Amino acid sequence: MSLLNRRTLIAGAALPLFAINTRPARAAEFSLKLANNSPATHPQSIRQQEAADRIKAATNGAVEINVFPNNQLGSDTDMLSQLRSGAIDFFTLSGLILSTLVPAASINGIGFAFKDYDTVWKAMDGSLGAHVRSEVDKRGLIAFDKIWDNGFRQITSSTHPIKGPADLKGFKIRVPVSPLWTSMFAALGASPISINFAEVYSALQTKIAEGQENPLTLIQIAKLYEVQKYCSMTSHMWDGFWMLGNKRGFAALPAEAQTIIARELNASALQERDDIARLNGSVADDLKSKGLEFVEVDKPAFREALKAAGFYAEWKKKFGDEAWAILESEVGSLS
Ligand code: X2X
Repeated sequence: MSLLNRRTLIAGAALPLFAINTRPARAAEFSLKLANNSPATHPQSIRQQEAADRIKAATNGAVEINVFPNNQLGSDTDMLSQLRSGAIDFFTLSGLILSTLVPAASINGIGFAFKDYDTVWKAMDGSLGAHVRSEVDKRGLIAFDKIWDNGFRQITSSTHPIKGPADLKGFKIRVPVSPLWTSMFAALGASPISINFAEVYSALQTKIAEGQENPLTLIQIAKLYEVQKYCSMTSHMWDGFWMLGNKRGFAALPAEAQTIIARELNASALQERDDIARLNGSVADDLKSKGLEFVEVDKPAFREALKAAGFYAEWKKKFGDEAWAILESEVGSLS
């Protein structure tokens, strides 16, 4: 049952949720849904299940969160609608895709903004993340404090190696559904096609798209190496998943349950960041052993091409001077 349905049953009631620690666990008072787009074996899914287990234990069984990984409840676009309507209670989504509802949320995806993970976490746990979360709040959703890592994105191809921007000319590259992604790859001369992650493997297999871009961990866990030949380490953007909640539904939970849920989801996010950092150490070798060919890239050339195409100027205008100043205060000058 969704939070919103539940709410009608408990409106105004101050439930003695946790006054029951000495009694046996009972059936859940609140049965909630958490969904994502990543395979069940991705650290994101594993750490979300662990958070759900801890939340259940800490509420003595009163709050049960059922985790639905791997697009089981639909594509990202579908799940975002379900979150808004209250059919899903929690959902992790890339800020860039979230920008279809909250335009400010794609700001961390600006090409080559982050030089390393230290800069990412300082910004996303600091002023840049706070800016995005306050914009999310205006749209009937909440974003929990700690964003989950997706990673620095790398380009893969089944047709030819991508070494510099010239190799992207007319390249049919799948990008997630987000204006920033389309704009960036169009600025680099490619032919971007917006496709939800749920359909990426088959789009690559059937050659609807020649290539795609994703962090190495996801390329490995979603087995995209089976349908791609080359990998170019462009690290052209950093992408993370905001843990989103339906605001009305969350507010209808007892305050103590809210505190426990937020605490455990944030704790799992930090553990997931560590998992990805650990995997980053070994995943390239694993992908090589599976036949993916790594390609040397001229990274500065991509950034220069974006600059020359007016990409930074265009997005500075779209985000506005104030947001752009926050971004640059975290990552340094971009123009
Ligand atoms: O759709 C993708 O490529 C993915 C899985 O990286 C995101 O969620 C943005």
